[in-house]
Amino acid sequence: MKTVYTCFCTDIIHEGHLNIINEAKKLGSVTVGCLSDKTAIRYNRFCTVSESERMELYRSIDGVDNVVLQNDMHYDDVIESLHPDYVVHGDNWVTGPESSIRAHVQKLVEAYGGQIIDIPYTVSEDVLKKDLQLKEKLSMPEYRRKRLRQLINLTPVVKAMEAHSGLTGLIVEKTVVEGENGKLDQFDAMWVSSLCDSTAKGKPDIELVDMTSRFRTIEDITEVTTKPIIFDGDTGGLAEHFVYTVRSLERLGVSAVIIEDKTGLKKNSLFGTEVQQTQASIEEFSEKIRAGKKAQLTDDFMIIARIESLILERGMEDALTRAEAFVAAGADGIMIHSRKKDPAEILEFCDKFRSKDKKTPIVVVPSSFNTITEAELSAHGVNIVIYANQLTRSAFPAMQKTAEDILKYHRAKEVDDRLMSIKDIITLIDEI
Ligand code: SPV
Ligand code: MG
Repeated sequence: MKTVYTCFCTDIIHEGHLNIINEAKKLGSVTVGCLSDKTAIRYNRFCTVSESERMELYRSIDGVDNVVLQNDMHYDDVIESLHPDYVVHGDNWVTGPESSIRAHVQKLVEAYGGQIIDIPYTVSEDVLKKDLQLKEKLSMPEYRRKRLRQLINLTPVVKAMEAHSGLTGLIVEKTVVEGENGKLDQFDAMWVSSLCDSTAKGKPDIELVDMTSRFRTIEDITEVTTKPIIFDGDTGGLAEHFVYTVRSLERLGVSAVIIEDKTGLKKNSLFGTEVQQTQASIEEFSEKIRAGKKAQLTDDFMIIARIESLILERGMEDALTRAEAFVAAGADGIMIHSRKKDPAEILEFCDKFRSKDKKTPIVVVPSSFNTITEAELSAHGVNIVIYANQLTRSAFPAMQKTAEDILKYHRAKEVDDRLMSIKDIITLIDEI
């Protein structure tokens, strides 16, 4: 009997999947691969039920003879062990980002005389509705909130990109690229930066934009995305106020707040010592962390302590002492910041911190030390890398240049070639 392989990456079975199984069983005995969590998150998918539950679900489908775990986006592991006569897939992988996977599988199966069978993708109301339900489920606070902790366990380094509006949220949500290895990649999370949120409102980054307005930004983002949110909580304000912020963020489905150990008028860290900034005492800041942890109602939410000792040139020892104290106070992670171009002091901190603490997640924001790669940071124990302001910094000069050129030429023709087409902008956002 011939053997047939198909891979599923879904929590819900709809008529499209059943159609694939029906077509597959006409060809031979059917093995379904369950794409592992680790692989699914790089593939623009995030499952809300466990691998074992998904495997159970696939096993229960009529016509499925065997279920295996697929760990490789490119199918190398399963093809090598199963050598199926046929690989069956919806024809949605013939074009678009998944076509590189199809091309790779084609090479693998051709090598031993196997064949790919593309099944016309089922487009029906039921399929569209189930796909939408799956997406909506991921956007719900209870799923979104816990996703950051899940990602820290699933991936060597969680990649977060700044978002300060529905539109930038959509860019972080939807941007998928094919890497050098032909594998797909995407951001894991969103950073709601105080700098970019304030800048978008034309305000300085001094905790002037109040929490109600910052929460409104979060809601604009959550309405159109599913990825987890790390919120820049600045100093966290008074401990008596911070406890309310924690509850509100949890309710909004935010996964983590990062608060920095500064007190008084906060200025952006990238000013360094050019402006007057006061670091909070270890006791005062630990008390704020303790108050926040006591107020939090879910196990999912994270309070991450950001240490400003290197920014304020207080030395490595001070940074490490603070890290240890803040973890003891209950911090779920440590963010260490630097405004040096050379990542040496960040790496020294990470190595020294990791020599004593193997577990507590480390977060870094490589805006100044931007030559270092995610993999290098991960090798030094970093868990979360935040690209804190690059979308804002790329949009502003482009908009400014367009405004200047229209003023200069007294018409818009000269700028048109570098703009998105009118058709693209009016169709960018889908209507329900
Ligand atoms: C932000 O993005 O607002 C930050 C990171 O706090 S930084 O601007 O580097 O201080
Ligand atoms: Mg900030």
